[in-house]
Amino acid sequence: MGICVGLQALFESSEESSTTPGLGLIKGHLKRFDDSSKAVPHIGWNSANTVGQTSSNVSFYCLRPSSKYYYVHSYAVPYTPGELEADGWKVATAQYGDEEFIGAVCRDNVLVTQFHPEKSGAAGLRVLQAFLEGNSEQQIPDARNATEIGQGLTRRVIACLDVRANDAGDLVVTKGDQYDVREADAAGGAVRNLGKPVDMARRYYEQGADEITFLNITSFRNSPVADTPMLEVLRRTSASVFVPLTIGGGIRDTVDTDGTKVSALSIASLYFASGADKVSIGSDAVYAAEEYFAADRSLTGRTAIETISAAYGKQAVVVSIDPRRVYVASASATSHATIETSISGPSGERLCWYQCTVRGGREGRDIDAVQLATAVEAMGCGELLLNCIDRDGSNSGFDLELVEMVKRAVKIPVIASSGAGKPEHFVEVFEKTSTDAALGAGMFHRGEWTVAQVKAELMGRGLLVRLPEEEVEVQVEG
Ligand code: 1PR
Repeated sequence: MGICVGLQALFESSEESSTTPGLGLIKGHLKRFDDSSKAVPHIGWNSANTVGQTSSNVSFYCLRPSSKYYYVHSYAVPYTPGELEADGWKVATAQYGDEEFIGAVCRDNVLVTQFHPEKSGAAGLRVLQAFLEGNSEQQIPDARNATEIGQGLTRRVIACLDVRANDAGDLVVTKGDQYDVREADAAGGAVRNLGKPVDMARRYYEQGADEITFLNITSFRNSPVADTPMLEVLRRTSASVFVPLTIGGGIRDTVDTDGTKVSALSIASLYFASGADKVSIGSDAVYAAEEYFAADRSLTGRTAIETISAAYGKQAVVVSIDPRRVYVASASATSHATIETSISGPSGERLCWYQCTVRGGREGRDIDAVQLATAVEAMGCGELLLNCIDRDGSNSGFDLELVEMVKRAVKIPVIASSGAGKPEHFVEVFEKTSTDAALGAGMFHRGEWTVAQVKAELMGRGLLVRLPEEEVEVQVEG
């Protein structure tokens, strides 16, 4: 069985590396997705549809046409009807934009999937179980006409957990208002404690969250790198949460408590080995982008983004942008790109730009969100987590103007974040912008809404979502 690049290696060649041949067990060539009208990498939940490819109502390794599976890749094998089938392969496909590509292929005891079954919730675990049991062919229980089933990429809903130690030293999920996580109360402003990270991640997984993001907002500066409490959080979460996990906070070259230098790549490697699928870089990306522009847009190959992306692929590198609105009276008052905004400033200003910040929003820098987005895309970042300090914790909805401005500037996927207060806000950001995913925090943590309610609202508005499926019993050993 091969997964993702494990599928790709069995084909003859790939545009990704034209001088290195594939193993050639399966006939076909990988092409990069066309990014002229859609984000690349292709990240998210898509189909692996056997209906139409195999004889009617028969599937392989428990793939279901109505299920969704987690994909993350830039290269794919375009599907040509009948070609692989002529060699005895059974094929499942997915649709991204107007491109139909291979999602899974099997023959005899070989099964390869472009998607990640280990990150595809119960639907993916069922595939792994079927492979281990040699259960290669079955009737599809819910075979319907493929055209009746929502094919293609779903709208991704992400739950985000800001994690830090509270004043008693316990690891807690917290949540700020405009990044201030302390209670405004007479008790002296304790760090808000909304629950335990592993338990909350599991709860959101059960509710149908498509991904979980942990932001380690204080980076545990006094803890040796190898003992960072977030490693244990990831190990425990990944044993029972089978969707992609992102970890952010403190991903940068650093000096350990014993004086040893530790590279950002080594820190990322520790996180990946503990169960993370992506790392998210905040402050360090801002400094790297400043250097990139100062050096006339030249790349050094040494930044955290470049080194991690080169080692693990760009889909493993997220950049978290923490911008704040700066209102100006006229466009000539700043060198940064401004937008005309429908939400005017304190003195009635109609123009604003988005200033990037570092150190958890505490320090503004002379670089705007579009500059940062384009710089980190050039460095090999695969996805943007686009926060907005003005909206954070406000429950007033996403900053649609910011999301659309950044979306227009880049080809990589964008996750809209900050401001979600009710399910309708998710509908709004998906309908009014071209965002690829949307993230919520406080509304879930405070128990006001569940991820399932958000998805029900999206579905009611005709937007495609993934719904969680019945649990599969798993035993994690070791
Ligand atoms: O700079 O690489 O060490 O990364 C630090 C990371 O921690 C960054 O991703 C930064 O966004 C995050 N961070 C730092 N301080 C805070 C804070 O709140 N004091 N949290 C913080 C940022 C923002 C969102 C939040 C959304 C949605 N949290 O992720 O979850 O705004 O909230 P809402 O739905 O409740 O409105 P580095």
